[in-house]
Amino acid sequence: PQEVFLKDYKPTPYTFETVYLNFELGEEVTFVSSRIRVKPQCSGHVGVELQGPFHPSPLILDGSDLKLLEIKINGDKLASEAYRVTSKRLIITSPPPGAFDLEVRTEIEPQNNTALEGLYKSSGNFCTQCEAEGFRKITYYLDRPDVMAVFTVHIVADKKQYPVLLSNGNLVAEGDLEDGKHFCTWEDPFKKPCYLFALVAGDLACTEDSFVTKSGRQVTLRIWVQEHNKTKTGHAMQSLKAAMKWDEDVFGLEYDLDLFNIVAVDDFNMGAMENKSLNIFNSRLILASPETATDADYTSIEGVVAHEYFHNWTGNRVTCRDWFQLSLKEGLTVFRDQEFSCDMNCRPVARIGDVLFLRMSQFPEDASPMSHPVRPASYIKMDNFYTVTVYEKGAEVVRMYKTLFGKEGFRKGMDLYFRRHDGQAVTCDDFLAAMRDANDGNMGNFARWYSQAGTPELTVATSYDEKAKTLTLRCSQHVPPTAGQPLKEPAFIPFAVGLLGKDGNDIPLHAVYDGSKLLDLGGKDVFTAVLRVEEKEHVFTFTGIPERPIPSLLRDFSAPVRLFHDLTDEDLVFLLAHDSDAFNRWEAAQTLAKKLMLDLVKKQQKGEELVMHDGFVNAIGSVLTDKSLDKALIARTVTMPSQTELADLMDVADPDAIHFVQRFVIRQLALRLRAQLMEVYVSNQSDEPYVPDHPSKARRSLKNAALGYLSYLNEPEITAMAKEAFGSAKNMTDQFAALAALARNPGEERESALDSFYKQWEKDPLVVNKWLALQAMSEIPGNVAKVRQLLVHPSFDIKNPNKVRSVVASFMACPINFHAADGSGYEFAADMVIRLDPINAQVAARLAGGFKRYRKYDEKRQALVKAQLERISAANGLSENVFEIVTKCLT
Ligand code: DPP
Ligand code: ZN
Repeated sequence: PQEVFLKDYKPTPYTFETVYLNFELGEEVTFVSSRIRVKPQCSGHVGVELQGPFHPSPLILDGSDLKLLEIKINGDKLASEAYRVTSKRLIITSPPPGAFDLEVRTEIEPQNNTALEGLYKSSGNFCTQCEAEGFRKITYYLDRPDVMAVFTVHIVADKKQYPVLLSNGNLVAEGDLEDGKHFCTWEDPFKKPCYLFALVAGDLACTEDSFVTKSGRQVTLRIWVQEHNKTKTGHAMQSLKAAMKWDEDVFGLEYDLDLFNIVAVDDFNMGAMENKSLNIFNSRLILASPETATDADYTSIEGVVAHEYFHNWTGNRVTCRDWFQLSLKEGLTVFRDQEFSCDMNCRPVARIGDVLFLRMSQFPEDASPMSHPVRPASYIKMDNFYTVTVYEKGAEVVRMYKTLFGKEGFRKGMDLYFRRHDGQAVTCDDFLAAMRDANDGNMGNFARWYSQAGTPELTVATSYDEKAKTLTLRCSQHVPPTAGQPLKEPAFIPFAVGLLGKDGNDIPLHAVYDGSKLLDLGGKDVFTAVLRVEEKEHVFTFTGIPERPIPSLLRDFSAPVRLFHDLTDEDLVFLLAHDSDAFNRWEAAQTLAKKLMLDLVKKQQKGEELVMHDGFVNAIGSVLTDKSLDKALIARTVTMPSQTELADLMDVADPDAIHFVQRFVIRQLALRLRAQLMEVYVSNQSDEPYVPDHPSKARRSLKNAALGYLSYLNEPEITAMAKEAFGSAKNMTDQFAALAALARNPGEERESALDSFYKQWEKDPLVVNKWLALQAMSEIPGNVAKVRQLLVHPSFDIKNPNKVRSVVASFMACPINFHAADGSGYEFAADMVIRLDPINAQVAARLAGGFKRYRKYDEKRQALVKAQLERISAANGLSENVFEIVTKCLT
């Protein structure tokens, strides 16, 4: 396999101006004919001098799994000695000088495409997925994002079987043909890279709605699904309209065509895809009804529908120069969808969810052999770099511009970015430059966030000078070495700080000395200062602080760093009760819980008796019953840190001790707060019809968090309560929470609840996925045997990525069973990687990525994982995707 490097980037010697594609869709074989207007590019004329002025560069097209039928240049068939075909390329050795028309006819078999990239079939319908490099499986092309062309697409198919034929842009012609066939012609006026091409052909039904943009454009909105799912598109449609409105209000960005289509398919490698005006979605991110989708599903649908829509500007109108710049569009678009979700729901609760996800997935990735910068420097398979680092850390990087420049400054930067780059394929540096120039900003070493991997560690020592009335923060930072980057430079950390007085109120911030100058902070209404920590050691002194304050550090998680500080437990309890920054109230509780649990883990490892901390129980108890707090915030605050996060904080992770301690703490809280939990559970019941708005979701989340706690007690009274909830639930949120409570403890109740749930929902694949996932991630010891049985359950299908994720990825997300000391979890995961790889290498590589943190564990476990990685690596015909992951993990 060949590694591609950012430093080797060169523009292509040719550009494509217009592309005409003709698809003849068939059951045995599909014909694809292309006619491309090719133009030489001056800047890229590499080799011209060497070969003489009349010998332009060869035209090297990407293509794989294609059967080449014919090539023509300017209408003439190309002789076989004028080109070469390899397994990955078509090389036209000496194209004519100047512009020319290239015609290529190929044959493909979408019905046999289990990799689900390129053109493939799902539930009998044709669909495409081209990002990152799937278009080369459709036809020979310059398959890279900096080649942008105007596309016309002509589709011919059997009319009865495929009544709906869709592609990007506007429908310009349609009609019937002989033999029961029909055609549609689509034209997309915007030039685009081929990764944004899409085609759908099938028997689909649509719901239609419309949106009028702020300048009066009437846009038709259609969501296409299988007929029986038509009733489940309402929430996605509402989310789309809300997203369109929000992007106009917040960024002034309007939709630019008269039609916007979304298609939902069951077999999809990712969540969704932003193809120009024809988004294709994994059906789990479109279909929802109160009975079949949970609150969490409703929230993700809202976020992802918005995400893909937002790509129309951040990704499509302005795209990436090369795939190393992926975060240019993904980090920015994730940031945009996060902000949208904050505005649609409850900001601190949404922010907490995003930070938790970052810490549970990206921090571990950053500390693993798979660590890479937000802008990676090399890859073998680009598909492996659709990572939490590129997406979620990338979004944090974008958020830091906003933290530094404020809301207006950020908007100015965005405006300039679009003014400069609309219609172009650009880089992360271009984005930084736009933000900097629009704000006359000094970006210091901010660009390092793009090139340097690893999570910076920020340590803060606080001291108050009674006489001088100053509060000093001594910040020191360390960026740990990561794979291929042994030496690091200091990061530029926007560090948001507030100071609380004894009364719990914020102290006004007048000025701070940053080591070289005194900065005016503004005074009486300023309660949060954003310090620029740019040096390895950086000292800040706030002046005019009348009393010893309690510092509220890294407010709203202003930078993606690990924070260490010297605040006492009393300080944290105080912050939990008073901080005006809601995020930091939650964070105070988390910090306390982590401290307490990691102490208990040490005791457990030494075989000492575990004793629960009274003060902590009381603090959690008072949050639980605090009527002034948002209910979702309460639910978040009383939820203990995950085993994954605790493992990440240990030098050598001990999954058994962590699991034991987490259970102990949750059970202790449940025992001692039993009455309060019961009261919360009962008082948050409601007979109102299901509404997915924030207050209702918040209420359900608190009620179900209480039920979750109580289920750890495994008492008949609680089981009866859960059973009653399960039987009477009117929506999936409540039904599934009750099922999870019943399934917590082994026994008859668990089995009968699981059975009846399956019987009720066996015809609904998305609900069955939940049922599979719940069983696969069970913490019941020895669950691997049960999970192996799920593989032969009639509902399982290894060709469907959602099913694979439900069973295998969910299993791997349960530390106690995945890391079982006998290696049975590792063996199962490796078996699945090997089985899946020849079917769907992209998804197999994702699963293999689940091993990446193995060096965190003890030597015995490391050896067990290594043996499995070596077994995978020795498998016949290993894909480049899995090869890349396994090789990185082993070195
Ligand atoms: N479809 C993926 C996303 O939207 C890749 N672009 O993030
Ligand atoms: Zn995206």
